[in-house]
Amino acid sequence: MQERLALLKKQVLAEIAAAKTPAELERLRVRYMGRKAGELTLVLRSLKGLSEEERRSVGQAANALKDELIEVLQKRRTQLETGSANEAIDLTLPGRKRFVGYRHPITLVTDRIVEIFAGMGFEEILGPEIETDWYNFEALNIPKGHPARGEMFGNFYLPGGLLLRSHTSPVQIRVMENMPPPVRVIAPGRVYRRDAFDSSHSPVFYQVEGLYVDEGVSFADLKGTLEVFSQEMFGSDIGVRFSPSYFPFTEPSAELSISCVICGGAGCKVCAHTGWVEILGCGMVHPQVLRNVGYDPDKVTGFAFGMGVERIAMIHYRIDDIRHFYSNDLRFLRQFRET
Ligand code: 2NL
Repeated sequence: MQERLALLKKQVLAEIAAAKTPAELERLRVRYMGRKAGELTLVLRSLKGLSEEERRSVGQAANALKDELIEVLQKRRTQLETGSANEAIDLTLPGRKRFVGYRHPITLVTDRIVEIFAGMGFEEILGPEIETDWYNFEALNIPKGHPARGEMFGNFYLPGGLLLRSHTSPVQIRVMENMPPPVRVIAPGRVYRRDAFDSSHSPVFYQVEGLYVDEGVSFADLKGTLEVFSQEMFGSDIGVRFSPSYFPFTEPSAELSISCVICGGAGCKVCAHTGWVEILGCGMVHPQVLRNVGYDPDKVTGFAFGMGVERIAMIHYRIDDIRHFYSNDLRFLRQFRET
């Protein structure tokens, strides 16, 4: 009887090891340990005809074998189910290639702009996207009722008089409120305006603003700084042109154009046959803005500027529609791989 058990054990263990699916295992369990006709069950049932002594020793051995087999079955089942069985792994199978992401063109251009100004001593600063009336408008010399507030249309207002910032100037206002001059900062970030989503507008876009306030800062400093930026960004052969403009927070105000990177100034569709493309707005910080942050406009002066990152990126990469940046089309995005 003991020999029969030993033989049975060898056979069942081999069959369990060879089983390839949980269903096969279940068939083995029924065949050997099934309650009605399992072979091991039959052995246990046949004990009745044996002597008391034999019955005890064979019974113990058969029960121990049954426990052991159930445990082995269970282990093999988990192995098969989790795929950790050795034969489930094909070591010759080639590995799956990982998808490696890369930076968005807007991020690339934002970082480049910040890097150029960092090289001229500007420090990068960040701030909240939800702002108060004071930081987004009042401190910037944009009084209540001014059209730039866009109370009817133009800005995204939130309950409680808060709004999504329409420029990153609030970040610079905070810096000036919190520290004495000199300040020389560059503020990149996402801004919001209720614009149509067309080839040149987006209700969400990115901006970089810069500010330099100290004793004796002049319009010549503004011109020199922005000329260096333009040539670092678009090439040393580029020409720059300043023309008069208007912003409530600067006086005087100007806009900076560069000679058209497409036609080199000869005239084309991108520059509307003028030979020039506008890239940013700038000016000398309005004395009222300096007073609003507690600075004395008789002691310090400053210049400031702001540019739309999408616009800079469109000129730099020759992209004709701002919506490409927000389509998440991998065929577009893959063109900006860095490696
Ligand atoms: C544009 C023009 C500009 C500024 C932004 C500024 C900030 C402070 C004080 C004064 Cl804290 N000015 N920023 C000045 C002139 C122009 O942006 O076209 N942006 C897209």
